[in-house]
Order: sequence, then C-alpha cells, then structure tokens
Amino acid sequence: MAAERTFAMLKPGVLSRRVVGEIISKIERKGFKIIGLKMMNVTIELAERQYAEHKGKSFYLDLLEYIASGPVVVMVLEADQAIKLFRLLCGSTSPEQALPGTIRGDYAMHTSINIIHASDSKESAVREIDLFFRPEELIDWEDGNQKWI
Ligand code: 3AN
Repeated sequence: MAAERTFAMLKPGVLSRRVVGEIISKIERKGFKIIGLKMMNVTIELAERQYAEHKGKSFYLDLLEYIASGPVVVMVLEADQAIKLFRLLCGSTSPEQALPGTIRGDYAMHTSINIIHASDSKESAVREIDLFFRPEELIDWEDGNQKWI
C-alpha cells in the first residue's frame, strides 16, 4: 500500500501544559513517520485559510482567535492509511466522545480546545500541508523499520 501523508497540529496551550513530548511519543509509538515538524505562531489570516470550511459557524471566530493565540507545533506524518489512522489516534472531535487512550480522550476536556488537529481527507491533507510547510521542510528519510509498521 502506498504511504499517505497527513497534517497534524498541536494547538495553542499544549506547550503551556508541557505535554508536547508526550503527545509526539504517542504518535511515534503508533508507528507514524514524522517527515515535517516545527513550532510556529499562526496568524489570523492563516487560521482563516485553515478553517475556511467552518466560516459562518457559531464557533468560527472563537476558533480563529484561539488558533492564533499562542504557538503551535505542526507536523506532517506519513504511514499507510495515515489520515484515517491518525484521526483514530486523535479520537472524536468532542472530548465527551473521545475514548480513553486516544489523544483527545486523554488530554482534552472541551471541544473548543480539543488539543490537536488532524486532516479529515486526502484533499484537506494536501491543502493543509501546502499551507503550513514549504516543500524543502519535508524530509523523506528511510529508517529500515518498515517490516514492523
Ligand atoms: P476535527 O478537528 O475533529 O476535524 P472539525 O473540523 O469539525 O473537527 O472542527 C474543527 C475545529 O473546530 C475543532 N477541532 C474544534 O476546535 C472546533 N469546533 C468544532 N466543533 C465545535 C463546536 N461545536 N464548538 C466549539 N468548537 C468546535
């Protein structure tokens, strides 16, 4: 099966809580290959482009303000079925429904600050990777562990 790429963002507040390492450990332990990783501030303009599909919804303006409120950690992850498997690892959008063991199940209490973003389709993944990373920031390395994952 061809490897797929997905986009992940550890949202504002994760750095304050000092759990960046724990969350990245869960992602690595599952077997995702990190091919892009950086810390950055998101402007309102960039947040508008990321969440364009939600424009007009009741939570949209609060969402933009929140995403631009502090530094985030963004990643590009690669795996077979990366988009589906990473969303499963993140858990449901609502922390009330996110199962224990998932990232949102273990680290989030409220939908509006649900700790992590994961692309929801191939089209979103391509668009979001392109929004947040330049091609030269993605490193396609080989680790020889393919037989395990
Ligand atoms: P997901 O991030 O799980 O794909 P989306 O795309 O429905 O979920 O929502 C994008 C983001 O908007 C969520 N991660 C969350 O931060 C926020 N959001 C979604 N629904 C609500 C809601 N009902 N109330 C507040 N914030 C919400």
